[in-house]
Amino acid sequence: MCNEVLPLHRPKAYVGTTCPPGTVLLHQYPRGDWAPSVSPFPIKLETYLRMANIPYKNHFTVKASAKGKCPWMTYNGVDVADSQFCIDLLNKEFSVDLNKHLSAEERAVALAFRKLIEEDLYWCGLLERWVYGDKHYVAKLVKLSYMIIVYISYKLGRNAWAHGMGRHSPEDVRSVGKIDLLALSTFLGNKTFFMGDEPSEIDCALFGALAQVKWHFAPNIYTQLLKDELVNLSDYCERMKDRIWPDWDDCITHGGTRTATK
Ligand SMILES: N[C@@H](CCC(=O)N[C@@H](CS)C(=O)NCC(=O)O)C(=O)O
Repeated sequence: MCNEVLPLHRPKAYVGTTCPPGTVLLHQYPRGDWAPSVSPFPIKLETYLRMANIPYKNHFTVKASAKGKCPWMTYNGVDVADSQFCIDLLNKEFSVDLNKHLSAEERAVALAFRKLIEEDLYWCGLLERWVYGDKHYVAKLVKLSYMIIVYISYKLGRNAWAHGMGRHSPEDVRSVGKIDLLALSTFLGNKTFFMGDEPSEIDCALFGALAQVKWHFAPNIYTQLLKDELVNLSDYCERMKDRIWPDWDDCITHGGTRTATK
């Protein structure tokens, strides 16, 4: 259900954060060092809000939604969890269709690629960052203590196991992730955006995922691929950044050296 109404969930930090009717209150983790979020889904949702020209206000918090995930939003007093459910609801509310220039077949292809990004590649990235990777690097990135990172790593490793990806060897997971990135790079080809000359909804999810690889991952097989072989994916990130995030520099902390002002 895309218009699911959750029991009102008011984390402490939320109290006092006001938002006029018709404006989205976007709850997401604090700004990242080199990209606006350390997570793919908040970048996806905020990119969508920008592309769709929907008024929004950020509320930076580590509190998760009632479903235990980030991001989530409050819209006209109703809390909505899950980036895609937020998008589907806002598409209806604001009569937005970022895919209006796509054929039915292209929409189907975009949906399939989004599932590849969010339901497959996401888990490869999660395992690389949180389970196989250097936990000191992650602690610095997300500004949490090493001991908390060890705990989160354990928890996310269990989630990956439940999903199934976490049951494979690191080599097999990396092979799956590489195949996913290769497919994304092949389909993007020389196009400006994923589905053509103009951005569409899939670009929100793709940019959110690739932004982590390009700007936030410790050097690993995926960062190497973007740098050396799948350069079109890296160039694509620059195009999305320039087009949708002209205020990028205000939305990042420059390695923790400044406070993001937006
Ligand atoms: N389907 C969700 C996925 C959100 C998601 O997985 N968020 C991650 C951060 S990128 C999270 O909250 N993880 C915490 C956890 O799994 O405990 C969406 O689209 O919003």
